[in-house]
Amino acid sequence: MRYIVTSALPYANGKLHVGHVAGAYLPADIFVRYLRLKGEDVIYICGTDEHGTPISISADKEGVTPHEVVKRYHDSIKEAFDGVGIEFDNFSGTARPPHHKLSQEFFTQLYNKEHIQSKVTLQFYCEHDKRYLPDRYVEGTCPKCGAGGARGDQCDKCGQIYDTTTLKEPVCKICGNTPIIRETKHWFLHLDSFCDRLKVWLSGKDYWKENVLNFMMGLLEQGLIERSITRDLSWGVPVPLPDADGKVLYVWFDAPIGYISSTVEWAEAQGKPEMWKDYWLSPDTQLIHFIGKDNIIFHALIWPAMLMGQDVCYCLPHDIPANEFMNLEGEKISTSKNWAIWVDEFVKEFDGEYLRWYLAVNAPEKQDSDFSFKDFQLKVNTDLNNTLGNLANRVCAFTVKNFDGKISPCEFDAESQAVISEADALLSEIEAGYKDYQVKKNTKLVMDIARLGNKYFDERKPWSVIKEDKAKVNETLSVCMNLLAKLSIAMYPILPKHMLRLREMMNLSSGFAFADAYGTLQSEVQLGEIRPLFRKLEDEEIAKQLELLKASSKAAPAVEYAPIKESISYDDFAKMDIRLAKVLEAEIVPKTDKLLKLKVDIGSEQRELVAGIAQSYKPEELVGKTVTMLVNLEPRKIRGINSQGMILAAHSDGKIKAILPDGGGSAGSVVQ
Ligand code: B3M
Ligand code: ZN
Repeated sequence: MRYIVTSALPYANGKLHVGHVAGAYLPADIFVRYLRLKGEDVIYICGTDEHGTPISISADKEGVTPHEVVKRYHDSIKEAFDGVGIEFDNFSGTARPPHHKLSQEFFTQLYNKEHIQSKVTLQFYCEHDKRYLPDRYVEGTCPKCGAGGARGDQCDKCGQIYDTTTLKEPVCKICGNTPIIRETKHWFLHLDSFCDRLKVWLSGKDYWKENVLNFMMGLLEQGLIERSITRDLSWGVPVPLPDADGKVLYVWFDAPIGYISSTVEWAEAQGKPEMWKDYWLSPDTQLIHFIGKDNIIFHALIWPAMLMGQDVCYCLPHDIPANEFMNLEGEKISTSKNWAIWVDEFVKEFDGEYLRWYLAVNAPEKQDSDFSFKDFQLKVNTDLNNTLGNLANRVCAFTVKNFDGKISPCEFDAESQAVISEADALLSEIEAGYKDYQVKKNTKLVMDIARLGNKYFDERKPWSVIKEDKAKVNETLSVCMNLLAKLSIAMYPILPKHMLRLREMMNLSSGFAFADAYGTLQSEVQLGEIRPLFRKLEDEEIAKQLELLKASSKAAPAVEYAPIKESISYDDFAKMDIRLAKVLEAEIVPKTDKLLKLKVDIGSEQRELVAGIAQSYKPEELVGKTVTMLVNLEPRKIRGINSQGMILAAHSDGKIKAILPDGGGSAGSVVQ
């Protein structure tokens, strides 16, 4: 049996945040480390997803090439993975030429079998920029839920997909103009022709996670249709057909092929360029894709169909563990609002493995979970420090003090044996958990072993028994050493660095298998230099992080409404003479940036006045507009100008906007 384990290829268009790690990377890394401890033949494959419109939009905005954007984020993402100990066998990128070539081959083989066919479709086209506007190049109002900021064919808010031409109020993202709709030819993957094969394949997947299986069943029941797999763009894999100038493959068509091209790259780096076939073309391979829930349809439906349509027999996904999302302090993580914890920054403050622990304890396996700094502190302090760290420290310190750091193997009494058996039973459960991607459950089970050790140590009272029976204390410490040795293996997939350090402290070998965790140590333990495994997180440092997060976030602050003023009589109100006024002239008051000098017509006369609305309107914009004006406010001198009245305005979204009556109205009309 061989394993190919993959994690979703992160877009090379932004940094890595904790939500990414929790969803698709840490669970995969833990699984791979477990398989290696079982002696399995496994490769862990990833790379950056380097195509798609967000990347070319970023490049356009920055005035650099997409290659530059991709390189920057590829390196930053790789570094962030290193910081949390996510260790791939290969980390490639989809803009590399061998990936382009393989993607084109995938297309061609599907095309030759007529699984791909062309069709003329309607697309947004910007006459100003002289180009089509695929995906994120156009934004508008969702025709399904009415949310703003919806993309050409999908709304981020409600997740629904719709026909491009139904998007309301479309705007070109490049120039802001309204695009027109034009015909253009595109190529479609006919999923309907894979429907039966997909059903058969899926029917054997009863072991899949419920969220993935239910989703797929629902889709298959609805029936499959064709999906467009090309775009009018210059950034991407060119469509390998003579009549496809200016068209590239849709990013989701080429991205999963990256799993294979990255494996090919890996094989080449091993000096065995054909070795990738041992994995991808073998019926004995288990291909396992770790992803976030938003990627299910691509991995469980479109990608298997693409594989089925190839000339060679690629292995199909064996399992697709898809995780839910992680929120942050009760809010959805948002990169655009900077409401996120960036991994590269986080690991400068805290050990990367503290993050691994917290994300494992809090894994969004069955439902969305929440990252909270307070909870992060609590879990690191209680689990790692007070439970595991405490066991290691007290046992090692006692051994150094009373036994020169040396504990010999010995006979175990019934109580000691019971503790070892209980720990071994927990180890079996932990193994089942790793096999089943149940990282969260395993964080509890390993702590159960540590708690067992602390309880046993307390009950055996070595500090008092040492006075009369040193051999008994050797036994107590030996049992505890055994528990620590078991933990160093059981927890290795989650906290590899710290568990190696623990083994080093105990002079245990750094080459070990999961099987070594069962039973008891046969040789003596001679402790090396001992030092605390973990450090406690202080209130101040956590409070500081929370503040930094809030300060750097562009998330809209909670709206605060001014309290409603004291009530006034109708007579008070009636004293105000408010009329419609037409702006005749407008200019900025010299040496100010907020004030406009206006000349207005209030029907009966013309007036001059100063209004603080220059940040919302250019002078020329206001000329000809009808505004509302308090005309009987006593005149005031503002910047040397005799201001005769006040334009009514509202503070809204940080700006001051004049109240413009809908449809104008004739100057001088009284507002009541
Ligand atoms: N880059 C989407 C994502 O990060 C995408 C995954 C590709 S996996 C082949 O959500
Ligand atoms: Zn445009």
